[in-house]
Amino acid sequence: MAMTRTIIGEPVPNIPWQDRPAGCKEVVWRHSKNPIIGLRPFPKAWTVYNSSVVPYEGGFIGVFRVDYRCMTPNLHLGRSRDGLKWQIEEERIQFICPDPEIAEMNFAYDPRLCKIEDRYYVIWCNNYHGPTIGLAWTKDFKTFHQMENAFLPYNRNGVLFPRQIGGKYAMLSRPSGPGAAIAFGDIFYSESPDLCYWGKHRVVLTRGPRKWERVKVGAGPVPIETTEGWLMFYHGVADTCDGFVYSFGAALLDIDRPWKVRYRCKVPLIAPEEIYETTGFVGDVVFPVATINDSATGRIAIYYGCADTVVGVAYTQVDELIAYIKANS
Ligand code: BMA
Repeated sequence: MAMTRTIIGEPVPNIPWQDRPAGCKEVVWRHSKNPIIGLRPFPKAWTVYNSSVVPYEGGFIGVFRVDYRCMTPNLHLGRSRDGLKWQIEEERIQFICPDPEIAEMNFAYDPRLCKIEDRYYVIWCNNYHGPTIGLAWTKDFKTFHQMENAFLPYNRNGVLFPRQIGGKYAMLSRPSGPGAAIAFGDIFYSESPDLCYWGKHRVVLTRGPRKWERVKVGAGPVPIETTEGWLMFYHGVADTCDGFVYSFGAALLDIDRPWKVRYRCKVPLIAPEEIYETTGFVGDVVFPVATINDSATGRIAIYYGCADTVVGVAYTQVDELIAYIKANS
């Protein structure tokens, strides 16, 4: 009997993986040796978190958010054989950019990596008179071509879809305001014929109504194409007497019109609980930014930033997760 595959994509036989621990009832469970990247992994780096990885040449490659001791965030390349032990380059990625006005980069953070056909796109929070969505492509992770910023400031959490939808490139983003502690944010969908001009903006997912996602929501990893729709992990933010708490949840979006939410899980999949999630530079933050997906087994490895300080990994199985989202929608 032919096996039904829920994830539409390539198999990744060497996906990082641990089975659900005995006795664990959660649909998403943490890697037992988290964090996989700890504090100060090399001298220039103070913290490494909110980073993205993809399978590449039989191993894995990633773009990492590296905050220096002066607290400036930059993007660095990293390589790994197993997706868990990472060698991060000491120098930041240099982008080739034809327009000096766009090229000036005095901070860059929360990168996403997305493969579309034969190009890998880096999408990050860039600075152009405030935070906006920076975009670049590479084919070989040696030369990076910076493109126009996708949107006006203020915007964060730009996430490309891994293929065109209705003949257009598609991106999620979260328009917001100035300052570090913005107290609003919803997820929007935009499309483009050429990755330069963006329009047809549609709202996807708005804040709340539950407390864990009442203040803002933002897209996380590149959405995963499945037979049940686009699987989107996202972060939700609660306000408490002691500041914001970042958890993460998941939703299923319509495959042809991804601004239509088919199911939205009421409960967060991971909320800050472990010491490396509750304590750090900014405590009580789990921030998902990338996944590796194995279509053959339905295994998903989720990479998430912990407390704005370190990188963690969590695991789930796509069919179990989709059943859970539907049951808790
Ligand atoms: C957001 C971004 C993220 C960060 C989070 C929690 O606004 O800056 O990079 O992880 O806040 O501090």
